[in-house]
Order: sequence, then structure tokens, then C-alpha cells
Amino acid sequence: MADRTPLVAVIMGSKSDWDVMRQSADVLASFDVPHECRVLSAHRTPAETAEYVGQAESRGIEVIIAAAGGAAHLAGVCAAHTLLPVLGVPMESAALKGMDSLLSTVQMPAGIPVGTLAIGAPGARNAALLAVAILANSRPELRERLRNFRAEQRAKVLRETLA
Ligand code: RP5
Repeated sequence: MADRTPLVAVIMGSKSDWDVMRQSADVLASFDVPHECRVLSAHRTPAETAEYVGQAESRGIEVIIAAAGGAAHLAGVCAAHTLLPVLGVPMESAALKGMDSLLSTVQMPAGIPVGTLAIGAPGARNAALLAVAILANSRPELRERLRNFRAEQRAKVLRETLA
């Protein structure tokens, strides 16, 4: 895309989430979608999180991907501060293997939605693909790239041979 103003914000509660969440960034980069990645925590940096999310729409951001683990309130807190679509990615946690993160992210009371993806890497990749699909609704060239991605994925599966 010619305009490099970030369209997607990928935020995560800790730098320890980056190993997984870089996969969201990689997918967005593979579709040439301008994005930015930030560490912001619902618990450790509540004021900065609210400020960042509150200003996101006016800066041109159209989708927010929010990842957190444990008592994972980040996506819900983000959704409370913006009208932009928020996609939540539960991080796998040491204590409960991400079940805590999943429930904290997915169980939003009615009124403030978070679109919750799978725990960990599949969720990170799918959040980016869903962000691409949202952006593609009004961007035909992006829709074409998404169509090509699906076709390549399909062809790859059909090429698989079992020894
Ligand atoms: C959450 O707590 C983060 O999203 C991370 O998944 C988890 C652990 O964070 P660290 O203690 O590794 O910084 O806020």
C-alpha cells in the first residue's frame, strides 16, 4: 500500500508475548498492511493503554489486535475505549495453559464486544487474517490478496503426500 499510515495496531500486555504476537505482525506484513506493534498493559500501564486506544481511530487505525495472558483484560479494556473492532488473542499461560486467558478475553458482558481468537500462535495468525478481511471489505486489492492466499493454501494442502 502506498500510504504507510498504520491501519492495524497490534498491542500486547508484555514483551514476553512478542514471540507469539510477532506472527500477527508477520501475517500483516505478508499482506503489505501497514501496522504498528506496542506493549501496553491493562494492569501495569492502564492510563497509557486508555490514551493510546482512545486516540487510535483519529490516527487512522481501523482494527486493534490485543493479546494478553493470565487475567487477560487487555482486549476488553481496549474495546471499552474505542468504537474500532477489537480482536483478542489469549496468550498461553504457565499456570493454566491459556484457559485463564481465553475465558478472561472471550467472556465479555453484552454491550462491549471483543472478537476472540484461539489461544496462542493460531490465534495470533488468525487475528491478523481477520483484520485483513475487515480491511478488505473496502479495499479490492487487499481482497484479491486474501483470495490468492486462500487459493495457495488450498493448493498446498492438496499437494501434500504421505510417505
Ligand atoms: C500479561 O501477563 C501479559 O500479556 C503476559 O501474557 C502475562 C505475563 O507477563 P510477564 O509477567 O511475562 O511480563 O499481562
